[in-house]
Order: sequence, then structure tokens, then C-alpha cells
Amino acid sequence: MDLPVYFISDIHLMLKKSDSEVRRQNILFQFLRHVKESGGTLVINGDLFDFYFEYKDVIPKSYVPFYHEILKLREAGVKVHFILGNHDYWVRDFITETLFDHTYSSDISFEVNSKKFFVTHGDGYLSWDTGYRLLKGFIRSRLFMWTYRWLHPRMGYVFARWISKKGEHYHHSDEYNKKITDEMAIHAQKRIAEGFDYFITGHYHQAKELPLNGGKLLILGDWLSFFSYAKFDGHDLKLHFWKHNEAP
Ligand SMILES: [Mn+2]
Repeated sequence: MDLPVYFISDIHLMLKKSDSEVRRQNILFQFLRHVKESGGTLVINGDLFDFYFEYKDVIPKSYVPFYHEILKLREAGVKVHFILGNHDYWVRDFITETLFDHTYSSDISFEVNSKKFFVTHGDGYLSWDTGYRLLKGFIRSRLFMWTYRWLHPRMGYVFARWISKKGEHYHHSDEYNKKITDEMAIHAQKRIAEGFDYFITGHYHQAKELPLNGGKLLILGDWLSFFSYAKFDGHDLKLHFWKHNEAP
């Protein structure tokens, strides 16, 4: 992977284009243009779309401005990797062949400049989330996807709004956020003990970096309230906040 390596997650691009959504997407596009200027690699760690479902011949049209920005980024030589999240798992060849260089349906690991990365969207990790893990297994099953694909999209997107609604409560108490961080630190520590340097997760809508036994747990935040990203410059991995008010 070319340096620097940027990581973002939980952008939740919305199907419905309100004024505030257009403004928010423009902030994201400023960031993408920054990456285009600097060169390197971009890893999008899940929940890029608030909902995405691709049919054999049909893709969601609301995200066309985003598709365009990604294609420009790739044309400039930046490789873009996409790890599927719980909101945007249902992809086909438009995502995997046309839009991104690489798409992954589960956790990935890789090495850059002799640093070892473990990257996960992060859903289904919490010990008390058994109900969610069952739901995850079901909505990712072949049976579910086959059935869903044969529904008329007008019906299918009723489900879309339901999924979207389920994720509305991203603001948790400090206490609950700490409980999540503690739990993810246990998972990170295991990987660090295996020889990884960095454990990167999204999904939890909190922006945090926590040094652990010579490695680091990094929770990526989101592009709804944090506008956060991580950058690996070849030596260190750090969390940053995109200063969109100062950008042109
Ligand atoms: Mn998620």
C-alpha cells in the first residue's frame, strides 16, 4: 500500500438529499480531494452508505456525486479499499469491480512499512450483542439476499429506512462509550499479543486512540459529528479531525 494510508468510517451517506446532507457530503468531498492531492491509499472501514443494496442491473442513484469523487481519486492513482459494514453489506460488481480497488466482506490484516494492521468494521464484537450477531447472520445469508433481491426496490427500500432508523441513536452516554472501549481493548490486546501494531475499528461512533502494550487501539469516529480520520505516515498512526470550517 502506498503511503500515507488514510482510514475513515461511518460516513452514512444518506439516500435522502436534504440541504444539510449536501453540505455534509461536500465536506467529505473536500477531504477526498485532499487525499487526491497527497496521494497514497484510502481505506473506508464500513458504513460508508447509510443503506446500499445493489441489484444485478441497478444501483442506488442518490450516491452518484460520491461515485464520481471516488473515480476521480482513483484516476489520480490513489487506491481505495472498502470493508463492508452492517449498513452497506449488500453489494455486487458495481462496488467490487467498478468503484473500488478492493472490497472485503470481513476483517482484514496487512503490513505497511513493517507495521502490522488489523482492521475491522467492528460490529458483532461486543460480548452482550448476541441478538445482533443472530440478526447479522440472517441478513447476510444467501436466503435473505436472494429473497430481498426479488422484491421490488420500492418495497426493498422500506426495509432500508428500517435499517437506517435502527442506527439513529449514535450518541451514547460516556459510561456506555467507556464500556465499549474497554471491550474493544480486550480484542485489540489479543491481536497486539499476536504481533499486530494497530487494531482499527469503526462502527461505534466515537473517536479514540488508546496505546496498548506497545500497540494501539484506534476507534475511527464518524463523519456525522466528528469528521475524523486516521493517517499512517509510515511511522505512526494518528487520529485527526478534518477542519472543514477552515477549508475553502
Ligand atoms: Mn456499523
